Amino acid sequence: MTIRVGVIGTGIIGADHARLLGGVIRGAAVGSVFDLDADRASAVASPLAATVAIDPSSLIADPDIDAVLIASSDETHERFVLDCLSEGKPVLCEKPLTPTVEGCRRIVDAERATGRRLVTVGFMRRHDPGYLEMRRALHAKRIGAALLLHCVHRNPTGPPGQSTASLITGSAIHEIDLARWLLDDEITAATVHVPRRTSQASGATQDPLFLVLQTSRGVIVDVEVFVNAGYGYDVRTELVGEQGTISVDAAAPTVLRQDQAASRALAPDWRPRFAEAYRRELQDWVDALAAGRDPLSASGRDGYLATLVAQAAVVALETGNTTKVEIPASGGG
Ligand code: ISE
Repeated sequence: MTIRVGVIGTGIIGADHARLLGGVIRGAAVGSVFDLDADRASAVASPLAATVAIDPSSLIADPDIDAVLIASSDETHERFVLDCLSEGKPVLCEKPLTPTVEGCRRIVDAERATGRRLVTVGFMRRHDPGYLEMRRALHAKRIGAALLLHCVHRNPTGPPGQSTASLITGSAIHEIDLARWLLDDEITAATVHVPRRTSQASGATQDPLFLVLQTSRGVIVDVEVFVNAGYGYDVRTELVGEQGTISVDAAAPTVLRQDQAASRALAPDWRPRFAEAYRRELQDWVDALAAGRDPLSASGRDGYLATLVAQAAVVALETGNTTKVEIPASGGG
């Protein structure tokens, strides 16, 4: 059985997903693609023998398309996910599910009305071998109860004109989901500290930011998000427990020793760093669709709760106050 996927948005990540689905992922094929830039869509579609859809609605409604992957700009996610739900089609939406809490609620409620789990959110770190090992070790009680989670999230350069809030809603949202998934806990409060601004940030973007999140069981999660760090893509996490710590560090295992120095390469961006996580995420999604089971990835509710925390952090940034997060009992509640 082959799952024929329609891909909406063929920018950096959408094009990568399409290539994986069309050539690497077992049991999948790319049936159709759409992008506002028709040339970019054709460049992705041609080698995969996929069609180029004239608009996103016809791609979603196409009876030859079994499932849809959304990798278009964040503010378009809600409309496309809701269209998939109206068609009763499974959808894998890149993070964030939507940048607004209200949009996420509408999605969660619409999915619930279908009576099926159709929405999956692309928080790929849940499939990264290092983070999976960290979670297994914590759950096997190798380091005792979790106390603190230290996170570093650095990119070489942010896009020009990037809003300060998007450092939280587009980047630190990975750590928000990671903390919920790793700790099996909810984040109940957010504070954002604003250090001196780097001269490397464009326009008025405040970069870096330092988030302090608190979970319902009292674990403190700190996140340094620094998107113009310059030197490479550097994502690191250390989980501190009562009897030890576990770290995930992206540095390559290969060490170059030369000129009185030892060095390890860093990835230029997130794609090589998380290549295996993306592959596993897509393979699990396709396998789950074929088997009629739920994917292991984040659900629509996970996407909603990540945005709820991210938006509380944006309020904390804007007001300078600690902002509480009220976790709804179920659904979009
Ligand atoms: C970026 O915004 C992303 O979308 C990637 O998923 C992430 O890994 C990266 O670090 C973010 O800044």
